Parts: sequence; structure tokens; C-alpha cells
Amino acid sequence: MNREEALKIVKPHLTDHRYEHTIGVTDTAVKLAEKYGADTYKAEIAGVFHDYAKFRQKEEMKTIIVERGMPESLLTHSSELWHAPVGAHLVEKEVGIEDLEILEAIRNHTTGKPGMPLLDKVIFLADYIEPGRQFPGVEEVRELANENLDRAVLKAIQNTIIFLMKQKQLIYPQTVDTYNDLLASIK
Ligand code: DGI
Ligand code: FE
Ligand code: FE
Ligand code: FE
Repeated sequence: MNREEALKIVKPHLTDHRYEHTIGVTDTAVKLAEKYGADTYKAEIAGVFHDYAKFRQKEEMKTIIVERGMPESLLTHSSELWHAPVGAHLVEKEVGIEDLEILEAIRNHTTGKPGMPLLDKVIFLADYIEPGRQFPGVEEVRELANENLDRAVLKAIQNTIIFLMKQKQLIYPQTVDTYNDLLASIK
């Protein structure tokens, strides 16, 4: 499957805005993969499909989480988290992508995970810094991304946690675990 074929598959599942974001993530992921030595093809395909399940009904996502034995703690946290693991499942089942590294990068793109592989970091960071993103602090992370992948990912997670705390939102433990893991590995 090449980039154009992948984009054609994902497009009907997304809004125009989310499709533009997806193209931004894909291009950014390929550049980061080139810079940091990840597989550029896997980065491209994971970028295209990372938000595949973003617009699924909550009931459908809940059913998949329960039936596929995904952590049920997801259900007591924000439904914003669900499209990542559910997306990994649906991309395998509906699109037929079987590459475990690509599926893991999709699964972990929202929360990260401790000991994230290189491809997961590339997709996580590309999702945060793609050119369409405009939130406070993104420029600093873009600059860090030119210098040090781990520091950039750490800053992105740190910003996300601070943002969520200011909003009085629940923080999913895996998000905190990822933050701690990166901080400890850098220092
Ligand atoms: O799907 P995107 O909007 O491109 O980005 P994403 O998948 O990285 O994140 C989706 C949302 O999830 C975003 O608004 C931030 C939020 N999020 C990330 N980690 C956590 C979280 N929300 C809660 N409540 N808890 C988390 O740990
Ligand atoms: Fe997402
Ligand atoms: Fe993200
Ligand atoms: Fe995204």
C-alpha cells in the first residue's frame, strides 16, 4: 500500500479538518523518521491511519474495548483516549494492516507508553507538532524536535499533562507513566 492508496482509504472516515491534520502528521512523521533513523514507510502509514477511529460512535468503541480485552480503566477516563487503541484494532481488522510496529504506534499515539519504541515517539511527536497545530508551547516543542527526540516528546507530554490539570481533567495513569519513564531516561 502506498501513501495515496492509504490516504484514499482513510479520507471517508475523517472530516476535512481531520484529514488536513492527518496529512500534516504524515509529512511530519516522515521527516522525523528520516532525521532520527526510524522506518520512513512505517512512519508514513502509521501517520495516515493514526486517527482512523476518531469519529467512531462511543458505543462501538466501548464494545471493542470490552470485547478485545483492552484495559477497562479506559472506560472511566476520557473518551478522547479510546480512538487510539480502537484505531489500532480497526486498522488491522478493516484495512488489513498487520505490521505490529505500525499498530503499536497507532495504539500509543495519545498516551504514549513507558519504553516507547522509536516509531511510537515519531508518531506521538508528529501528532503534536504538525504544521496545523497552534496551541501554546507548540513552537518550543517544534524547536526541540530539531535537536532531541526524547526531549521533544517529554515536553509534549508535560504540556499535555499541565493543560489537562488546568482543565481539571482526569490524567490517565499511562500518560503519567510515560512522562516519568522519559524523564528518568533523559536525566
Ligand atoms: O486525536 P488528536 O486530537 O490528533 O490528538 P491525541 O490523540 O493526541 O489526543 C486526543 C485528546 O486526548 C487530546 O485532547 C488530549 C487528550 N489526552 C491525552 N492524554 C490524556 C488526554 N485526556 C485525558 N483526559 N487524560 C489523558 O491522560
Ligand atoms: Fe488522535
Ligand atoms: Fe497526541
Ligand atoms: Fe491526531
